[in-house]
Amino acid sequence: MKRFLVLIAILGATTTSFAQDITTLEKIGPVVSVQRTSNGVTLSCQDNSQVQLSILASDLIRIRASFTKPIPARDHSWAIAKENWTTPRWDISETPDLITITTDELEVTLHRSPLLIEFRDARTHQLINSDERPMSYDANGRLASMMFDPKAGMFVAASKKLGFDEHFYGLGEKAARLDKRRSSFVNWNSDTPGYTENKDPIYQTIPFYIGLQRGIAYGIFFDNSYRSYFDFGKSSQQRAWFGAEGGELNYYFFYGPSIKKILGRYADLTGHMPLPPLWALGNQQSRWSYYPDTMVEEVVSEYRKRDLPLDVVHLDIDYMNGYRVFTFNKERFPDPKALTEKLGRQGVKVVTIVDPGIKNPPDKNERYHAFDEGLAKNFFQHRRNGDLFVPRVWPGESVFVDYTMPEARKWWGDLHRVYTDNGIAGIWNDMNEPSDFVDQTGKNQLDVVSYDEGEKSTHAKNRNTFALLMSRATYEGLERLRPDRRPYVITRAAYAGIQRYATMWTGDTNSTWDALALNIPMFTSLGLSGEPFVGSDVGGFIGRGNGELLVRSYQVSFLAPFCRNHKVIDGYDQEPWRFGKYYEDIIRKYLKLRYTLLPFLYTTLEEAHRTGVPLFRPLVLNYQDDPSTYNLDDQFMIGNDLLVAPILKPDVSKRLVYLPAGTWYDYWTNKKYAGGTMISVDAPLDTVPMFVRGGAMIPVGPSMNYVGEKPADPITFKIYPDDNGSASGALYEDDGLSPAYKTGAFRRTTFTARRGPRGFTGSVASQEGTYNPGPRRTNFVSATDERR
Ligand code: MIG
Repeated sequence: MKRFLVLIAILGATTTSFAQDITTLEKIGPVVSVQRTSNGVTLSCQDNSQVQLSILASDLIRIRASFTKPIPARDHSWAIAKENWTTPRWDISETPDLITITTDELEVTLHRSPLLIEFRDARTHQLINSDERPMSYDANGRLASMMFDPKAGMFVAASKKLGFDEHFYGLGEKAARLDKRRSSFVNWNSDTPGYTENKDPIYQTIPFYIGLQRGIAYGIFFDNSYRSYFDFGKSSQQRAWFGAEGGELNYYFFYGPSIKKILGRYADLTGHMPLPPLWALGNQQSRWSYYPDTMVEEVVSEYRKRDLPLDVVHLDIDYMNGYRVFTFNKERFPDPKALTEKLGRQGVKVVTIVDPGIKNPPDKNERYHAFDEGLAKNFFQHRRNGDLFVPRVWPGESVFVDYTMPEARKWWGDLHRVYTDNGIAGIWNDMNEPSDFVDQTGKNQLDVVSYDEGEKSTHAKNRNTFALLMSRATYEGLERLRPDRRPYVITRAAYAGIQRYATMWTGDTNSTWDALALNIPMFTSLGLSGEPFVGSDVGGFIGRGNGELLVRSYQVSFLAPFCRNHKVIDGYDQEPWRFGKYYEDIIRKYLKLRYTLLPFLYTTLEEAHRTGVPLFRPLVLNYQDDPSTYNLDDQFMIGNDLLVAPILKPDVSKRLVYLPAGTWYDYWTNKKYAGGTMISVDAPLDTVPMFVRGGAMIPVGPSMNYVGEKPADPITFKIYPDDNGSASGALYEDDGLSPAYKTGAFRRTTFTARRGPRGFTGSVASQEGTYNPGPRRTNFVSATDERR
C-alpha cells in the first residue's frame, strides 16, 4: 500500500492534475425572481446572487454570475474588442420551473431550482451543453489554502456534463496534445524554459475552448484573468468544469455547429488579427545573441552566399547597453541605423527584443531615460504599501510599467522611437509573464497593485493580462510612430485578445524529437484559440540538435506563419548550414518552397484575419464530421487545401497518413489517392509527405530570396481537379506593408478552372477591393498533368 501511494505521488508529479474539488463549493440559487432586460434576463437568487444572461448574437450568449451580491455596475475586460452588439430577435417564456430563451439558433433553458443552464439547438432541440451542477462559489474558503491570494477573491466555478464522446480543443498555448479530453489545465502565465509535454502552465492564458460531440461544436470563453482551471473530465467521468481564484463567473457561449463559425464569432468578440507585413511570412533567423554588428552582417551574407532565403534577423538582449531597453550597446552596435540600412539593401529587416524589465540603476547618479521618466511620471508598479516594486530580471534590479494606465501605455509605445528611427522593423516582447528571477511563481508580486481603471487590483488579477497590455502598448506605439506601416510585434506571454496586437512563438523549447512533435498540436490549438500567427524556434531552443532534427523541424515550420530558427546562448550553432551541405541542401529546398508558396500562404493568412479561421489547421477543423480526425495531431493542413504529415522521429522514412474523404494528390509525385483512409507513404529525409486536396487551385509565385526581391509575377495557379474536373481557388493581394488594406486597398480574386478537351480553362469568378496589383500575369497549369 505504501509503495502504491509513492507510485501515485510520482504519477501525480508528472501528469497534470489539481486538487480543487468543486463539489465542496456552495451552489448558486435557486432563482426567486426574473427581470427581463433589453437583451436577456437577470435572475435574482435566494442566496442574494445574481445571474445575467445577455444575448449578443443568435449564436452568442453571455452568462455573468455574481455570488451573494448583485451584478456590479463595473463591467470591463481587456480581452473584449466588441462591446456593442445589435440584439437579434429573441423570445422568452416562463413556467413555474423554467425560463426559456430562444434565438434563431439557440434555445437556452434556465431551471429555477436548482439553477441549471442548458443550451440546445433551436431548430432540432438537441442538447449541446448543460450544467452538471449549479454554478458554485467558495463562500467558506474551503479552497483558500490552495489559492495564490485568497484575499484577492473567492474561488468560482461552472460545471458542465461531460459527454461520452465529447472532445475538447483550444485553450491556447498548452504543452499538450490536440484533444484535451481527460486532461486538466491551469492558467498562470509562467516562464518555463525547456518545458516538455504536460508541463503546465506555460507562458500564455487563453481561457477559451471548443467542445465537439457528434460533429456539433460549441465554444466557451471564460473571460476571467485570475489563475484559472479547466478540467475536461480528468477528475470525474461526469464533469467538465472551469473555475478561477476570483473575479466573476463570466463566460460566453458560442454555438457553431461548425468550428469555423465559432472561430469567426470569437474573433468578432476578442478581435481579429490585423495583417502583419507580408515580409513577416519570410524566413527569419535569430540567436541569443548575434553581436557585434559585423556578426549580424556575416549571418546575412552567409544566407545570401548560400542562396538561402531570408527576410528577418533578430537581435536578442545583448544588443542593449547592459540590458537597458531602448538603448544600443555603443561598442557592439555603434551605428544601428547604418546597419539596418545596409541589411535593408540586401532585403533583410531587423527585429529587436524588448523586455518589460526597466533597469533600476544601483548607482543613483546614473541617468537612464526610461527609468528616470517612468519614475517621474509615476508609471511603475508599486506594492500595496507604496514601495516601488523591484523585480530582478536581466538588467538586475528593475521595475515594471503599470500597463493598465493608458498614459503609461502611450509613454511605453513612444519610447520605441529609438527603434523606428534606427530602422528597426519589428519588436519581440519576451519575459512578459512577467518573469521575475526572485520568484517565478508570482509570490514576490503578490501585493503589487495595478491601476486597473481605478480598481487598484493586485497581481492575482493582473498577472495574466500583463503581456496583453504590454504588447498593446507596443503595437499602438508602432502604429503612431509609423502610421503608414503595419506593426510587427512578437510576444511570449498572452491573454485572450492578444491577436489584436501581437504574433507569438512558443518560447524555450528543447532541441528534441518530442518537442518537435509538440509543435503540431501546439500550433493547431493556438489557431483554434484565436491566435493564427504562431511558430516555434526551428530546430528547438535548448540542447544540441543535429542535421536530421533540424531538417525535420523545417519540414514542419516551413509552412508555419512564423518561421524562425533561434538558439539559446550556449547552444551549438543551428543556422541551416551548420550540420553540413547534405542537410543545408534539403533545408534550402523547403525554404525556397515556402517562398514560392507565399501567394497561397498570404491568401490563407488574410482569411485568418477576416474570418478568424487559422491557416495552420488540425484536420478536425476542416473535417469535423469525421471522427478519424478528432485525435489526429501528427498531421496538419494549411488552409483547406494542403495536408502535411511530417516525420517526427529519428531514423524514420515511412509513415501512415490519414487522408479524409475526397480526392488527394501527392504533392511530389502527383499520384492520386481516394481519401477516407490511411495510407503508407515514403518519407526519406528530403521529403515531407504532402498532399493537395482535389478541387484546389494553389497560387504560386516566382522563387525569391526575400519578399519584394522581384514582383510576384507571374502567379501560377496549380490546378488539382476534383472528380468532375473542376477546381477553385483564391488569391489575396495588397501592398503588403501599409494598413491601406483596412480601407479596401486589397484585391481578393476567386478563380475557377474546368477541364475541357484541350486542357484547363481558368476564369475569374469574383473580384473584390480597390487595390491594383499591376500588370502581373496569371497562369493556369494542370499540376497533375491530367488532361484526360
Ligand atoms: O531568460 O533573451 O524565450 O528566446 O533568447 C531567457 C534571451 C530570456 C527567453 C526567450 C529566448 C531568448 C532569451 N530569453
